[in-house]
Amino acid sequence: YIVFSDLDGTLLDHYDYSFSAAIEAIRTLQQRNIPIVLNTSKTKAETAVILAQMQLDDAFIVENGAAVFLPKSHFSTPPSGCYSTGEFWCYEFVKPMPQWRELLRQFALQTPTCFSSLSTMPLQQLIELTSLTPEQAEAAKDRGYAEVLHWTGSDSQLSSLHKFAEENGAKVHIGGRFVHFGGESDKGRAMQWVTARYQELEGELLQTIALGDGQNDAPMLALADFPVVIRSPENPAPNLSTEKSIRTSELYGPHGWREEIERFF
Ligand code: 2M8
Ligand code: MG
Ligand code: MG
Repeated sequence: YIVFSDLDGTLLDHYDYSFSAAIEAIRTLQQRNIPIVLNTSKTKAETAVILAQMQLDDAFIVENGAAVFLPKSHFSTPPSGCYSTGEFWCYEFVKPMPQWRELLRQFALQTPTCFSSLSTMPLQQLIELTSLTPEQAEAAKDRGYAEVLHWTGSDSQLSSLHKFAEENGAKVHIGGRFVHFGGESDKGRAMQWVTARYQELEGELLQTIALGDGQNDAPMLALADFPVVIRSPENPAPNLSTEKSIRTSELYGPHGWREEIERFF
């Protein structure tokens, strides 16, 4: 097996970002040598800190499938298409941020103001919107691949953004609190790429277990062998266009994560 997990609202509590309810389940997987690949909207800077806190050393996927980081400690040679950055190999699925920021500027020119961008918003405002600590908020502003928007416009303006993205080779992802605008990445494609790398490494086929709570998790859940929806206290369950039978946790966030992992192992 290989486990792919969303963070916010899934392995981290929606409100206080704590993973303490799931720590024993994390350790159970580690004892069984099952990789836990974080697959999140968060930035590399944010995810690296959380990984260290969880004492995980597996690959991770950032910014809605935009890029993958493979630890050199596990992967001694770089898979094709990767570049070296510090202790990781990085594989990118999309172009970096400046391109998407420029495209967004063009959208903003033709539409009345309907968002503010997280990367330029005052730190204090971001802290108020998210309850992140100042250090976490700084790391969240440090985006590599997509702009994150605090949406203040209407639903029809949001539909226009979706349409604009589609026409311009970009993509909109809906997170728990924000709207993400970047390249055409998704968590599912990145999950498949990482699974292939682990299969090469371990020389065997791996079954994928994926856990997520939001609409941006739908592509990952749809492609997983064992998809698990983690119940959210705030948002509706992701809409999946698949016939597959899908489990939904009883409990919210990391409590639901533990509940579902314990069902498997
Ligand atoms: C944003 O991500 C979440 C994911 O569901 C959202 O869209 O609500 C990102 O800015 C992420 O980097 C940040 O940590 C998070 C904080 O709530 O919000
Ligand atoms: Mg989430
Ligand atoms: Mg390990």
